[in-house]
This record gives sequence, C-alpha cells and structure tokens, in this order.
Amino acid sequence: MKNFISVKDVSDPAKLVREALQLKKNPYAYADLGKNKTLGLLFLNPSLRTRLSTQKAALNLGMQVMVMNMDKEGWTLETQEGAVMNGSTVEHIKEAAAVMGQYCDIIGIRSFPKLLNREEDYSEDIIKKFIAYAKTPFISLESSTLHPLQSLADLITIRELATSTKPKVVLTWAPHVKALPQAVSNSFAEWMCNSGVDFVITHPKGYELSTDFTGNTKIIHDQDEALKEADFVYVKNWSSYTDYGKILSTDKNWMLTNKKWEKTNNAKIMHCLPVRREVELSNEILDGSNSVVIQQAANRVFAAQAVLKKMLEHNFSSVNDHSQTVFQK
Ligand code: AN0
Ligand code: CP
Repeated sequence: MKNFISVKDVSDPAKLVREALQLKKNPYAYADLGKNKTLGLLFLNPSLRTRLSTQKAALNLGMQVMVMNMDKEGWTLETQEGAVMNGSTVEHIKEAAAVMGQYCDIIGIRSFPKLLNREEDYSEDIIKKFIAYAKTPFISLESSTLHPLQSLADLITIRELATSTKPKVVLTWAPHVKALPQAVSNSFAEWMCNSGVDFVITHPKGYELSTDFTGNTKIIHDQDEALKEADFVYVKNWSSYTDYGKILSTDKNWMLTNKKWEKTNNAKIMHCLPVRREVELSNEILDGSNSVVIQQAANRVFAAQAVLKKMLEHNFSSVNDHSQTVFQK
C-alpha cells in the first residue's frame, strides 16, 4: 500500500480488519518496524482522535512523529498553479510539500472541504498536489470527500460486535447546527459497500450522497422504517451534496432517541465523534449501554497501526529495496 486515501487502496479490507484486531491483542509486536522512519502529521483543521490515535499507532510501531498545525503555525499556502503571489498567500504548496517530503518518510494530511464549490472540493486538489510534490507515501487524515481511517475503525468495531455474518447496518442522517462535510458518510458508505453487510441509508430528501461512494445502496427516507431490525446504527450529520454545502433541514425528529432505538434489533449505536449532545444524539442514547462510540474511538489506534504497518512493509521493507541489490559493494 503506497497511499491510503480510500477503500480502493486496500486489496482485502476483511484481511486488514483481521490484522488490526491482531495488533489490538499485541500492539508492540512490530515495535522495530518503523525504526528511523518519520511520520509527519499536518493539520489544516482541528482534530482530537485522528491526531492522537495516529501518533499512538506510529509510536507503537517504533516510528518518530512530527505534528504541525498548518492552519495556525504554518505560512498561508498558495495552491493555484501559475499564481502571482502578491496577496495573502506566503508560500506555494510546491515548495512547502517538497520540503516536508525531505523531512518525512510518510505524510498525513487533514484537509476539510470549504463547502462552497463542489467541483473544487471533490477534485481533492490539495491532497493530490501534496502527493505529487512531497513524493512520500501518503495517509489521509480526512480529506474533502473521505475519512478512511475512521471507516476502517468503524468496520473493526462492527466486526468485533457483530453477532451474525450479515448484520444490518443503517447510516442515519442527524441534525446539526453547522454545515458539515460529507466525508465521514461517503467513506462509511464506501467501506460498507465493500464489506458484505446489509447496508441501508436514511436521510431527509435532498441529502442524497454521491453515488460514486454509495453505489446502489438502498435509501429509505422514512427513518423509522429504515431502523427496523438494525444491528448497528451509525449516526452522522452531513450538509447537502446536491444543493452543495447547504443545511436543508434541522428537523429535531431525526435525532435518535430510545423510542426510535426500540425499533431496532437491540442495535449498537455508532458515531465518529465529536458529537453534539441533544442535537445529533440524545443523552439517553450516548449514556446508554448500547452506545459504542468510545470503543470506536479506541479502535482508531489499531486502524491507523494496521495501515501504517502495511505502508512501512510495502514502501521500506528490504524486500522492496532493489537499489541495495543492484549497487551494493
Ligand atoms: C467533522 C466532519 O463531520 O467531517 C470531523 C469529524 C471527524 N466534524 C465536525 O467538524 C464537527
Ligand atoms: N473522528 C475523528 O476523526 O475525530 P477528530 O476530528 O477529533 O480527529
């Protein structure tokens, strides 16, 4: 695995889940694998879980980690090709990424969409340019359109808790006060479509996600109907994809409560966090025994560790180091 941006970068998601669960049992089994390898984590937006779990994962593998809050501590980056930089941008992504590529063996970036121009956000211009100019293996810490480390942790959690071989998993839209990206939901859909679960999406009309990620997943606009017999309910807000970046509904009836949960098959309740209590999810659900949000967050470490292990093995293992065999004295 050279880069980790989407489920498409993973040849066998089920195997990656098994490897992550092995690492959870024995986190320090590969404590020398990342020796003298540096991971750079660059944040253009805030983060608690992704930042700490990815650091922890890298440390478990013996890597060194550098973290930079680009939005607060870095120069304002120019991304346009051919720009005359006489405005607010100080440094071009060409130089910034190339320089960071000199310091790091693997680079991860968090870069949220601006939610103003769909074509621009969905082009993933920033991460594509970083990959091109840094020239290192790349790990997404949530891009404009996807959050694969989250989705892998979600799949690990479902695998741990499932009591049947084809659990029913429902992704439900929830209200929010801010316009949020579609990334977590796109990504969750993409991974569920590759996992052999019985997957259903429910949301108010106008919140259809891109079929590039949902494929032919069944969409049920009646939330009560969708929740019937669910084994897992994944709660998430997202802004509209069709009326791009807009909040079309704040209907409180979409917030999951115990009354709604009663329709499910004793479902486990999932959320990527951070969550707005009593807006996205009720206190009774979050504090109840079926909420698995903390287990999900814990699994972020092993998702990141499984991915970093694969990247270290693929990109730096001596087996792949052909220059050694050709030029060694
Ligand atoms: C972000 C989002 O929805 O993409 C990050 C979630 C991991 N959430 C917020 O900005 C609240
Ligand atoms: N779930 C998640 O990615 O959380 P952070 O935004 O805190 O990293």
